[in-house]
Amino acid sequence: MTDQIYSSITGKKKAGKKSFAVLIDPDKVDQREIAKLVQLGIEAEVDYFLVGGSLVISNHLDEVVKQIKKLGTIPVILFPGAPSQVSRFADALLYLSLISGRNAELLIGQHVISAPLVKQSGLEIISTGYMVIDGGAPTTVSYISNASPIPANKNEIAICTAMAGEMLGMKLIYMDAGSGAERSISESMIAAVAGVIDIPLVIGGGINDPEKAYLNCKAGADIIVVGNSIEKDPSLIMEMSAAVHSVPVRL
Ligand code: 1GP
Repeated sequence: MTDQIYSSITGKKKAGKKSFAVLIDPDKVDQREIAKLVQLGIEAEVDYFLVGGSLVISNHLDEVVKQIKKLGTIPVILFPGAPSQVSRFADALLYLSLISGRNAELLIGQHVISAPLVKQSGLEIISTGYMVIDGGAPTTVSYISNASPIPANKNEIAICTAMAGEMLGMKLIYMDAGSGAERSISESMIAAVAGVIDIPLVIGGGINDPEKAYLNCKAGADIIVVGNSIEKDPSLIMEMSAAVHSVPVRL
């Protein structure tokens, strides 16, 4: 197994550079929309495409991944909502354990079931501590996961959860307010968590304007993920990516 993608993520973090990732939900795009997103992504110098969703109903994941790969060189990282969402055509897979919840299935159960399939895929596997933070309204992820999110104002729970994830050997922490969250994660929580871990911190959920993306990076996010607001207005890719990449390098 290579570690090309993870090396690129940690390399950017070491260099003090922030990354911008666009989340593509295979259920919500057709070929024409993918082509447009990839084109905009190339122009905006997007760092990664994340592909996945809490519910992937369609069965064209392979086709979506292949099309993105064919049209450009931006790496594709799978962000699976279920064990079935594995495509060997991607560059890497976030191997998510829902460490903010207490649902054993999503902590380890589904991993056990899908382990042989995931291993056979030959994908680069990035062990990720996935933390769902209350975003103000139930989102698909909070319903599907059947697990309570961390309350938005409980920074100390987020801190301890992220620290535990890092000490368990996870390579990334992904804090997510859920797709289309009413409230994105507070800068104070991002800063608190970034202050106690050395592994890269991914932030997503409800980020709908470039300023928010910028401020989240300033607070300590290493990678910003945006899905919903770009689905609604793809031209936001430009401003969002520029905002993330304009954060001054701090080593
Ligand atoms: C959801 O973090 C991602 O899992 C992105 O959220 O769709 O709200 O941008 P949005």
